[in-house]
Amino acid sequence: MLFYTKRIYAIHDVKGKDGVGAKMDSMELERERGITIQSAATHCVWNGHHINIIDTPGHVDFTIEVERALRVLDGAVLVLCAVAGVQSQSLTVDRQMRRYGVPRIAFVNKCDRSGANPLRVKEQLREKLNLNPVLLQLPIGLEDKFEGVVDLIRQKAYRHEGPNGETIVEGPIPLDMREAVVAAREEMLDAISMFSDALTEAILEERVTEEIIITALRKATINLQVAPVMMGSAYKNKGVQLLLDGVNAYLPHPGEVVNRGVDLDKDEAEIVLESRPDKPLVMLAFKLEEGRYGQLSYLRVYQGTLTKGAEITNTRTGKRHKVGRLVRMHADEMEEIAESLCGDIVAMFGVDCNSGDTFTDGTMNFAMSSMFVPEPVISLTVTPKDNKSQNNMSKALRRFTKEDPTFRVGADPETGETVISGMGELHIDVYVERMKREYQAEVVTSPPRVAYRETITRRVEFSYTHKKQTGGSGQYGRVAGYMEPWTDAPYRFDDQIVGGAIPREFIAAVDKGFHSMLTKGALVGAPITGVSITINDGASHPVDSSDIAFQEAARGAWRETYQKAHPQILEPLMKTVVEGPSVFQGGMVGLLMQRRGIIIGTTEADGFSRVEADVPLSEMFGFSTALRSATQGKAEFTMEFARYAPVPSALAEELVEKYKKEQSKKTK
Ligand SMILES: Nc1nc2c(ncn2[C@@H]2O[C@H](COP(=O)(O)OP(=O)(O)OP(=O)(O)O)[C@@H](O)[C@H]2O)c(=O)[nH]1
Ligand SMILES: [Mg+2]
Repeated sequence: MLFYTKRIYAIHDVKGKDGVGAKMDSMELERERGITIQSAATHCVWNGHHINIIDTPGHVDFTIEVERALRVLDGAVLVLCAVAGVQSQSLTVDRQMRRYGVPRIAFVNKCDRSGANPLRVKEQLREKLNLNPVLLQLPIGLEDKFEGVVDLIRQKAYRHEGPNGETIVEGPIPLDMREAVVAAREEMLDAISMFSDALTEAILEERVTEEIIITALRKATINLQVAPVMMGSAYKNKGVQLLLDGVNAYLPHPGEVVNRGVDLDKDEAEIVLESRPDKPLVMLAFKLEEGRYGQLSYLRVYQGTLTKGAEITNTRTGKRHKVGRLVRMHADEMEEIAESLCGDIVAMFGVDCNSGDTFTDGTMNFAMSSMFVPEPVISLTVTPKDNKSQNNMSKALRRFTKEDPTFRVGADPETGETVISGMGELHIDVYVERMKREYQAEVVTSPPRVAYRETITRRVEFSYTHKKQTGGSGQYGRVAGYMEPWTDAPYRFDDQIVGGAIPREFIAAVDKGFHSMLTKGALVGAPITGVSITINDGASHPVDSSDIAFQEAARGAWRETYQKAHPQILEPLMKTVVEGPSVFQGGMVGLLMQRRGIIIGTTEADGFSRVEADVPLSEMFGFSTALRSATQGKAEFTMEFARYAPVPSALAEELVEKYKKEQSKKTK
């Protein structure tokens, strides 16, 4: 796309032999591994339309990059492989597109590959993703004979000429395709006319024009009723310009998308933003990068105009900032600009903020909803090799955690070791590697561990008195109430005290005391989730009661009660999908069952099987090696976090024993 819109002057592959790498994959690690790790933004113009593009990774470990891109984009191109079709990553991305209601075009790429079958991929879009796909093109030849496409709307053939396919040659439909084109066109018109009376009438009166079809298709796509399906081969330079035409024709412009926010001055009443440059400014910071020149914040401008030098207000903090530098991104390059209008994706320098913050011109107090952030499921300890590495590691971690909300850093409460957590082995691996390369921080890592949680399963009452008499003033506080399982939130505190059994001013201290106990459970030292504390009685002393005393009373009550509430260990379950030749299906199912997997379903098509299962993450270490040897390296798998579930009791006992042993070793 960037080549045909003249944003770049040569096409390079992400891991190409020329060593240049794809423009949008500028990080050294991306080029080495041949995968996209970070999303990158750019901008191009096609037939007079400005298009802001964000290229996202596909791997589920970097899912936050997809999440935030979809949060701010008005339309998307879902790229699929003509051979592999709808893969498990496609399912994840599809869910994310639905979460933000993003209309999309499906582009079936790699039509040049052996085994390519774009028509089957179109069917998979219906079967696996429950989309309503509308095929707009038919391929002329496939695999190594792939020449171009027939456009079913224009009823013309399009082939490409020139070293990079830059010249498009329009011609008549090949003779041997005429019948297929008539049938496919009819199917297309049927599908679109379901959503357009104008088109239905035109069909009946036999006066269908390209314009009537395109108008109806555009409307149905934007309303999420259909997904146009286009095809080509990026590698053989075919079909990309037609896809750009499709983006202009079927995806919405900013004015056609309803963007909502809430008015914080009016009890969070919903407001609809207007995509007009003359309205007051509202924009969302969706991605941050800590760079040499300070923080670079990527913004989507929803309403109004952002100008260089303008004063803006961060709705979350209420702080005013001056926009020093405003830039338009082109992957890792930037171009200084003086202003940016609603609909744009730009970046500003030097304004400290969090990802998800809303900015306005200060005349109103609007906030836009943030994005969904999944919880990390895997963690390991990192130990710097020397002092210099220690410093550098801290710097690196500070930056990574600010940029990526799915990457977390903590300290092991006993050993003080640094613990990093993330979405999967690849995710963590990339950050450890970046610490070395970009920060010269040499670290030793422990084997990855599963991020367990603890929760309770029973309701238990408590009444606890904290009393201490030391020399001068003593400490006194009593708290009573109950602890119970709570599924709506990780923690809830409910104050039911009437008549001042605990004076008002100490209630917050009680809450704080209980809350402080959540960081470490008594079973395996894992964070605690799903607990509600209700207090309904207590006592105080006119002199000896204090914040500290009540915090201690709460902690004492917790310690006494937690074990009685039948605590349980929870472990992350991963939605795992294994795909491979059907002859290995038995082996693939067997491998998953050995790993405590619960098989959800198996499907088979064209000699390929796909097995879906929920498998505990703790069982998935080393899975790729086992799978490779069981299937002669012909199967692939992906996994993503599904939910937390209780650890079976026999295993839970083992974990508790192991934790106890570790603890006693540490105290010796
Ligand atoms: N045969 C063939 N190979 C292609 C085509 N398009 C891309 N590839 C190859 O597929 C590989 C992956 O391409 P990328 O462009 O990095 O794919 P991506 O979707 O950006 O991948 P991630 O961002 O890592 O998820 C590269 O080796 C490309 O050369 C195509 O049309 N035909
Ligand atoms: Mg990529």
